[in-house]
Amino acid sequence: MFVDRVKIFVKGGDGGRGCVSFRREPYVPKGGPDGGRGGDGGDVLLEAVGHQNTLLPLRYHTEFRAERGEHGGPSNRTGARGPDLVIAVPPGTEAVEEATGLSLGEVLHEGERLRVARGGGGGRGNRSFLSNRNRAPRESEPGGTGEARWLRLDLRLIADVGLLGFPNAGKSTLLSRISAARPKVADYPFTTLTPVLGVVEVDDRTFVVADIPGIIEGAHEGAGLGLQFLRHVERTRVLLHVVDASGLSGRAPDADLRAVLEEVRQWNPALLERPQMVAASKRDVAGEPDPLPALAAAAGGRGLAVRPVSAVTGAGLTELRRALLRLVDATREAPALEGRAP
Ligand SMILES: Nc1nc2c(ncn2[C@@H]2O[C@H](COP(=O)(O)OP(=O)(O)OP(=O)(O)O)[C@@H](O)[C@H]2O)c(=O)[nH]1
Ligand SMILES: [Mg+2]
Repeated sequence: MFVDRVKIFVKGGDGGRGCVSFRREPYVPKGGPDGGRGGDGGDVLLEAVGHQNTLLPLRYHTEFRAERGEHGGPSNRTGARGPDLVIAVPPGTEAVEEATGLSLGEVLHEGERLRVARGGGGGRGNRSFLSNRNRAPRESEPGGTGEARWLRLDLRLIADVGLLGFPNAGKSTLLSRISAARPKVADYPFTTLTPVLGVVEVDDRTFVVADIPGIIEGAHEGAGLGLQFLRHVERTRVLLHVVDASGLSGRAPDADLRAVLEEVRQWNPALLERPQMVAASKRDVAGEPDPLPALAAAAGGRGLAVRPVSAVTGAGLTELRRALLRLVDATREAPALEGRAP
């Protein structure tokens, strides 16, 4: 199951207590105070891991408490620091503090870490309270309390190319032909219910494509599966419109393209400023009259290139991959893309 929003509780470990102790050795009368400092509590961290693309595990495991620091000891021994607690999340996860709605940051690349709760500091031992006025202090500090908060984790997948189109347009079939991903394919609308990522290889290069559920007219008002999945193309650099150009869908492909563009515009007009192109799908079964010229005209009017393809025969797929790679490359140097606030 795909889960892109969860609430969890995190707490940093408390600091260890400072120690009260006096040096006691033969031949050293009145040994001074030697109580050491407590160790700091562990932090709670998020870490992006590549093999995961859902927050599902965090739906069942919602509480994360890092360990406390060890107490200080005699002979000025500092307590050991509490180990950090690391929570594995998919790349593209943002942490938002529930109470304030403020973002603590996000982890975008594999291995990237974000501290979401700081451990408490270790308390000072009595050795630290030694002064000219007090040669035998009996004071020490307790450790600090670790930071505690409720967080909302928000996942927006990271892909280079996002697929957009009506249900049944052939998006998943296309992804399964140009990558190793095996999304579910079937001849009914809304086969794809959750986003799927696939890695596409071309000319010894790779890029990542995200397949999302189909969009229909009125989606921005909640029709169909709504636009909830569009947030997963907000971080993609390039949009690929997949339009059924067989002429057998009972709809006009140019109208389909216009409808999807309009839904996207209603959701977030900034998305339409991204480089985009059109894959005219199912060309192996193109009927008469051929709807391709009308689609090409509608796309051309918006400056979008059209590639006719067939996922069945494989026609046009290599050219499509190369064209997508060129668009992705053209944007790779660009600064990170801004999503819209959730
Ligand atoms: N003849 C032909 N059929 C295709 C082609 N691509 C997809 N199809 C068929 O079209 C139907 C829908 O394909 P999907 O890939 O599931 O479409 P989708 O856009 O992912 O649909 P949703 O997930 O419901 O939005 C399936 O029956 C596919 O076999 C193609 O190139 N040629
Ligand atoms: Mg699909």
